[in-house]
Amino acid sequence: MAGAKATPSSPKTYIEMKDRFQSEGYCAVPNMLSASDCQAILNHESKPRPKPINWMKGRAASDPFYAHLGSHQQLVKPLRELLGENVVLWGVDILHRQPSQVHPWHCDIESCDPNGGFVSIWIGVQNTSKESALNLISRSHKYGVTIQERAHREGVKREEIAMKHIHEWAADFDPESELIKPEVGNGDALFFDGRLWHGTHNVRSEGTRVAILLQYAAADRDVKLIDFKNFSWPLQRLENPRPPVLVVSGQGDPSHNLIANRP
Ligand SMILES: O=C(O)CCC(=O)C(=O)O
Repeated sequence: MAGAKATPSSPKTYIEMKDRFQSEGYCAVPNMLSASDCQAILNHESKPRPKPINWMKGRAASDPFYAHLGSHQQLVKPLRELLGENVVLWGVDILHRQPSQVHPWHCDIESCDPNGGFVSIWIGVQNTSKESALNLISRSHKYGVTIQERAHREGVKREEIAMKHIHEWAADFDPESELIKPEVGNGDALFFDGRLWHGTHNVRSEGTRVAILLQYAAADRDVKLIDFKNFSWPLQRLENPRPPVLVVSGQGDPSHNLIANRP
């Protein structure tokens, strides 16, 4: 891609992708962004940007750069296969993880509704490798229990969740579940179900890893903010303010969400 906008490239077969996504809870799509797309994101982040609306992930409602990237048909076409015709983008985040930094195992509170209807796309942007990528538990979207709930039942705090817990708890729910440490690089994408158990530990010796997280839902799901004072069980979602959602396919539903104007 040339110029300032980032333009995702196409996954190979949507049918294959959908089957894998539904059974495993995630799907990797290599080369979703080119090297120049990744650079365009880094350049954009290095300049003053419009303030996100209502919360830190409200960038698609305020920033044309992210509205354009998150609405790109190469992302939206597979999302339509996974979520149906009407799709909204409710969250955009840029994630920096320094060497040794841990993002504890969790389910995303906004999107872990047991009924599903949420897909997140994580794309490595800088210093992405197996050592710094998002880690996932395959099939955990079907457990019907968030990792926060399981940890609470076991008396384990969020920061104390260790690999031994993950292996033990996942095996209880589904012996076919596996810890996935994806072999991904810059520009590669991971589509994952909003209920999936995931976490990150950047074990690279050097290089802050940067990734972009684009979070979508079927337009008839209520998207609510998390209570930033409480990440543990029981999970809390706020009635107000509502996160702005950008319609990227079909129609939004104002009875469910605050529909944003395209910036
Ligand atoms: O930075 C990462 O790779 C993990 C991000 C994540 O899990 C999240 O934002 O929910």
